[in-house]
Amino acid sequence: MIYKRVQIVDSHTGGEPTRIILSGGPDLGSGSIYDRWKIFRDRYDNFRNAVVNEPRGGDAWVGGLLCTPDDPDAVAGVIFFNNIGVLSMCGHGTMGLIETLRYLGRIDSGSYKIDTPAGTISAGVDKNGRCTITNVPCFRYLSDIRLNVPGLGPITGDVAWGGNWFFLTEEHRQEISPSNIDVLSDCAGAIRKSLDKAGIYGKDGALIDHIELFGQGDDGIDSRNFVLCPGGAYDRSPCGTGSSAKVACLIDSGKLKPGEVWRQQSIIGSVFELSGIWDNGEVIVSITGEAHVTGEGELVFADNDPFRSGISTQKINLETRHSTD
Ligand code: PYC
Repeated sequence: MIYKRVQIVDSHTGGEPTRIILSGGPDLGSGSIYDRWKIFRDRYDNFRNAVVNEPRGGDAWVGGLLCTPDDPDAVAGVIFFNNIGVLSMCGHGTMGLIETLRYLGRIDSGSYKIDTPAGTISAGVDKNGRCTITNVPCFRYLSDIRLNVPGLGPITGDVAWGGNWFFLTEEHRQEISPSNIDVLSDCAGAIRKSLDKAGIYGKDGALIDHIELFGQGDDGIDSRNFVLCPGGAYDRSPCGTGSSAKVACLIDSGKLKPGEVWRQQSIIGSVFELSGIWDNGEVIVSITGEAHVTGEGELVFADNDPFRSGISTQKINLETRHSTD
């Protein structure tokens, strides 16, 4: 029997899991992080599926492949992926990564550069797992988009970039509470389909693959959200890129002053604190949240395991070209 092994550290950020691949992943060559991201996306889908989906993970998991950075001053490069494909950036995942590096003794307190396919960000963590990241530049792309959503009726929302593309709306007439997650998932899924049908995209025709619904937060909190991720799972955290997109919209509409703190709560109650400042027509957003390591070890892939490349309940991938072997 041949066993392939992949070294990992698992964490969660505000309840949302991240699995960092330390070693044992595919060789993506020596191109830029963006080029390596494309190679990973196009040739190593089975590896992605095997690492984050069942039987080793599940729909909510985000993986992060630790890579050599482009920038020699950066502490790491990272390629994020989820249950159905690759992500440009991931806020909760970056917090998981920086806490993982601290846990492994590879960094101390302070601020570090990290290369992602969406751009270079900075991140730091204290000894209690409290992480602050400064995201890629964010912006509101379209405002007050009116959509007619089957089963929901007319809704209005914005399209914004926070490292991923989001449609953001407060006008959904649904209760944002954990007991309503199934209904919220259906509503957000219907909104995503309606955007596609109406031909509404992000910049350069990008697919708007994350949907963010807002409601009232607990006392002292500005808002609670529900974020539907591209593979149908909901974000347990307030979503770093989604909350950044929200702050960009708030600042652009004058509802939040530059530098003012916005407390964004997730559907399960975890909180990120954010603030943004203008820079060249875009908004630079800082996000603070808490990440904790939950596991460390090796994933094992036996060559006689019929499910060694994982089970995807969202996308049945019959392609055998890119195996994990
Ligand atoms: O925190 O940016 C985020 C994120 C994206 C998808 C899941 N979490």
